[in-house]
Amino acid sequence: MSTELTSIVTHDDFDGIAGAALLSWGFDISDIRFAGPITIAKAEIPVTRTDIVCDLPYPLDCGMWFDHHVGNLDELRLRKIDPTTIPGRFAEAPSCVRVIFDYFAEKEDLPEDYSTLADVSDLIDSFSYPSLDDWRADTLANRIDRAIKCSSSSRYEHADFLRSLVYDLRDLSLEEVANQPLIIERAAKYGESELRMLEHIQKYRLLLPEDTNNELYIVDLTSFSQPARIDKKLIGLVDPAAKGYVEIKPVFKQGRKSHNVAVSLSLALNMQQSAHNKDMGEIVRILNLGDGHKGAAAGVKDGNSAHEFQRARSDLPLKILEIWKKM
Ligand SMILES: [Mn+2]
Repeated sequence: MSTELTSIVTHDDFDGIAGAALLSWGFDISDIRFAGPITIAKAEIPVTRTDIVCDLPYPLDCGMWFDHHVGNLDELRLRKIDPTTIPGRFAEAPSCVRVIFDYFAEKEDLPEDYSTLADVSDLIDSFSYPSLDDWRADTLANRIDRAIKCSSSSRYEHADFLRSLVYDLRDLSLEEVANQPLIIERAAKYGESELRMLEHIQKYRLLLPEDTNNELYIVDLTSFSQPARIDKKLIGLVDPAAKGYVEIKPVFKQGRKSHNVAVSLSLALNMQQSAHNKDMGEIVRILNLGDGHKGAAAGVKDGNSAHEFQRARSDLPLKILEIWKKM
C-alpha cells in the first residue's frame, strides 16, 4: 500500500464505535471521525485515501473499507466498482465488528474482550434480541448503546464522547466501560427519552380505515411545533403485529417548522424472517420523496405553503399505504 492510513471514519452507532475500537487497535490509529450513512452518500465530509471507512457506504474514495450492509454492496455494483478491488473487507455479517474481527483473527490473536464485543455488536446491530424485554434490559452492552444514543449538548461534545468511548472499548473490558459514571448517566437519560417516545408512538398513532389489517403502524408528528425524535423500533413493543412502520413529521429549519414534511419508513423486525415483496426504498422512490433500502427508507415532501403542508400530511399516509398494499 502506497498511501499511509492515518484516520478512521466510522458510523456514529454502537457497531461503528466498536468497529473503530478494533480498527484503532489493529492499525494503531487514534484519529477518528464520525458520520452517518447519509453524510457519506452525499459526500458531505471529506474522505481520502488516508482514511479507513467503517460501517458506512463506500465513499468516492478511501484507503480501506469495512462494511456489512448488503445495500451498500448493491450500490457499488451500480457504480461499476468491483468490491474485490477495494482494500479492507465486505462480508454479509450481523455487524461490521464481526467483519473486522474475522479480518484480524485470520492474522493474529485478538484480545478475549473483542470476542465479547463482536457478540454484542451482532446482537445490537441486527436487532436479534430474543424478546423486546431483552432489548430493554440494562445489560452492559445495552447500557453503552443507550449512552451512545443519548444526545449531547453540541456536535463537538458528542464527537468527543464517542471518541473517548472508542478508546475505552479498545483498552478496557465491556464491564469496565459500562460501569463508568458517564455511561450510566447518559444511558439513564436516554431511558427517560425512550419512555417519552413510547408515549408519542401511542398517542400520535394514525389509524387509516383503508388499512384493514392494520399492517402499517403510522405515527403522525406533523402537529408538533418542536422537533421530536422517536425510535421506530419501539413500535414493536406497542404493536408486535404491525408489518411496517411509518413516521411523518415536519422538517425544522434553524429550529423553525417549515412547510416540508419528512417521512421515514421501516419494516418491522418480524419481516426479516419472513418471505415478502415489501420494499420501503421502492415506496419512497415511487413517490419521488427520497431513497433507501428494502428495510428502511426516508425522504421529504417539499411544500411551499401551509396549505401544501396540510395536503402532504393527509395525502402521504394514504399514498404510502396504497403502494404498500400492491407489493
Ligand atoms: Mn452496522
